[in-house]
Amino acid sequence: MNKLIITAAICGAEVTREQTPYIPLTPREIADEAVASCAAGASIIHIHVRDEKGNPTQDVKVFKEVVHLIKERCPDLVLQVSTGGAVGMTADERLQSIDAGVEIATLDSGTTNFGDDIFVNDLPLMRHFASRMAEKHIMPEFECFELGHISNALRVVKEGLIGGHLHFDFVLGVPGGCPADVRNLIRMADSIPSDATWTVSGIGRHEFEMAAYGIAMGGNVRVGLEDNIYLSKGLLAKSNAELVEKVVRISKELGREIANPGETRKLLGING
Ligand code: KMH
Ligand code: ZN
Repeated sequence: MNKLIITAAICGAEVTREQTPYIPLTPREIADEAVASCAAGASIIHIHVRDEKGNPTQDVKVFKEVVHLIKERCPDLVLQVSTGGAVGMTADERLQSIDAGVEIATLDSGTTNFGDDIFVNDLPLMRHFASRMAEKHIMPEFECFELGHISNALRVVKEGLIGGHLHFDFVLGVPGGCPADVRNLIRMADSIPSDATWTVSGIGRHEFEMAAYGIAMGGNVRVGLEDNIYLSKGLLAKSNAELVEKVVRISKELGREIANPGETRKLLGING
């Protein structure tokens, strides 16, 4: 099996200080967590940013500041910005992040229920995002919250709007989205082209169970406080690095080595 690519999703858009005191919010805190996650074994950082009140923002100035602070200390890390932002943001607002100077951006591949809300990603929005990423030579990571989202992603590719190596993230366990069940993961992994790569993000208490399946199946893994704030039942993770370290331990027990950023670029066909 290839080495394991670990993505750290540092803060997301939804988690609050009321839920966990350990969620990083300022650019400096987010960068510190990214650097520590890298030292723990993450080779990709999934970036969201917050404004001075701690609310989600897609302001490219804040993204650029975080990117700068990370690159200062970890120039090799693979950085990925979110174009999902937070539910309710406009498409233009969400797309600002692709100007932050990174190699990968998420391309959310279909509308989904998101708790009480609806996270809108219709095909016209996907086509627009794909074209803008292609113009800027940014690789998309197709975020699939449902099986049908894979079809949407492949449709945008077939339409010629974006090409190159295809990489998917199966986000399982969002309330209202596809449940985090290994049978769903197998079905999704079987539904992408054989030369594509995938990672799995298990949401909430499913994070490590899905990580273990992802490792065993030859996929890759995303963990982080965006997806889950607990290290184990009832025990808050004190940092993203703790979550990454746990995945590294599971992976090594299962005999799979961890990819460094250079190896990750090769596996994903990124030129750097
Ligand atoms: N915050 C979610 C509504 C992404 O980063 O592209 C969207 C999200 C997906 O987190
Ligand atoms: Zn995200």
